[in-house]
Amino acid sequence: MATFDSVNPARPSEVIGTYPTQGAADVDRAVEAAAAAQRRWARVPIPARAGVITRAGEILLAHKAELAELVSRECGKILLEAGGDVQEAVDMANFVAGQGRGAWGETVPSELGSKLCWTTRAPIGVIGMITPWNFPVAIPSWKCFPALLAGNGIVLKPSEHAPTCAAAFVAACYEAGVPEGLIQLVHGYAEPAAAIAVHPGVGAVSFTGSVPTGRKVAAAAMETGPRLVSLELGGKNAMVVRPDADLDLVVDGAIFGAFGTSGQRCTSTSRLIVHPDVAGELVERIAKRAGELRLGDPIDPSTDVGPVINRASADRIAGMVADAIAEGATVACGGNVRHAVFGCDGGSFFEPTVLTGVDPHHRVAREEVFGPVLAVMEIADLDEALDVVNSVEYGLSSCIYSRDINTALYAVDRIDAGIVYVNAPTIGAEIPLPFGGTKHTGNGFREAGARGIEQFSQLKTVYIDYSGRLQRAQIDTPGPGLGVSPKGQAE
Ligand code: UN1
Repeated sequence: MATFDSVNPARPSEVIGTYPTQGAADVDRAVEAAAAAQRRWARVPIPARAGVITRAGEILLAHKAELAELVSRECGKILLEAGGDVQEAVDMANFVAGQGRGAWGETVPSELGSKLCWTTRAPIGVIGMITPWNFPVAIPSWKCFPALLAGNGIVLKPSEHAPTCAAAFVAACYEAGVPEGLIQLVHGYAEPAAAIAVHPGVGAVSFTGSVPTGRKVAAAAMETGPRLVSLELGGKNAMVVRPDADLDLVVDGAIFGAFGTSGQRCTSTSRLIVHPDVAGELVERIAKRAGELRLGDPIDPSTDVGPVINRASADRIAGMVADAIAEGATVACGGNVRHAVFGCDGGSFFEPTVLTGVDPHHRVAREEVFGPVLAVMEIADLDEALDVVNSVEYGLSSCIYSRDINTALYAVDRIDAGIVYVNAPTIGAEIPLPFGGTKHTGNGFREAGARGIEQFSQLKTVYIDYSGRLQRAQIDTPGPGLGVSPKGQAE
């Protein structure tokens, strides 16, 4: 059987795990097994399903340190952020489990007497999930926990860069009491993902990744019948800085937002739209701090910035920086790939990079970089700055720094994005709130939050007539004396 290796991005000769390169036939078997287990799981009371999810959260928390190390070794995240990745899954377990004891629908008064109307949520069946490597525990948890609570089976195809993290997450779910077979892992590249998208036994597909792949998945999923497809795609997240902003706060926020996770979050801050009065000082301070960040082995606690995921990614980022320079931008700091970082043979590290003199039409101002590159644009007028924020095809996360409440709330109102921050960077979304974006960032769904369950369940509307006679909606209506007569006619 063909296999592939998952390697440590800091040191690609270190193999983290070897996995089978699976294809359509493996997806067939996985869907069948998940469907068989799902039929039994759907009969388990929802609070009992929630109990299993609570336990999964406890297990993840108990193993947080070793899981964080695995995330760091397999995906190159610095240890602190790797711990955050695992914690996000723990938070998700707690939040979703709580929903198992909350309201599950709505009750609505009937227009007729002696009749009950309510909504509930039914399982979809088997959900196909295609997940990225950059939140290798958190993102599978965002999808799996609500899907499990809603009574579904799962076929999960994690990124080929994060199979061991996904396997560890799934193992925690089974240890917590998920019935055998309910979560199926399939490994490999595009082939199993494509097979999941078109499989008639898969009732819904949930995808997080790039815009081009997301479009392909959605189009393929529609080929074999209408299907619920939720997409969580890219971002081109902006930080707007007004002249009255607290610049110390802006510097901290920009460093964390742009260079945290080596800029490889879909929420990473990639545009700094700053008022010219403070631009000079701000760029100087950010560039100085960025230059001091320590590139190194992500597992070493003194490292600030780990590698990017692989050489191809580093080359792509370098290409975008080169294009920016060709279009007229200036490198204020960084700009280079480094391969010879102490103790990390062969890893690709991209220096935290600040580009000034960027024009809103430049490629680096419009396309997702997915690397530690901050494009600075100087704009004085607030409306013009907000027009630039909104001028890209994405709408995931953006923020404004200002001490003036009116300015801040005006911006909150005008920014076209799924997530808006005031005086905080574009990363760091919390689990009990909806996560997702507008425009090409997604297709209207939100993950996490109270409505996160929506992509993994279907609404069922229930009417119960206990009058003992035929009552006709829109035709009969109880009159003042409560006798039933045709609508609009005197009793
Ligand atoms: C992602 O980059 O795909 O808000 C998810 C954040 C994290 C999630 C990011 N909680 O940055």
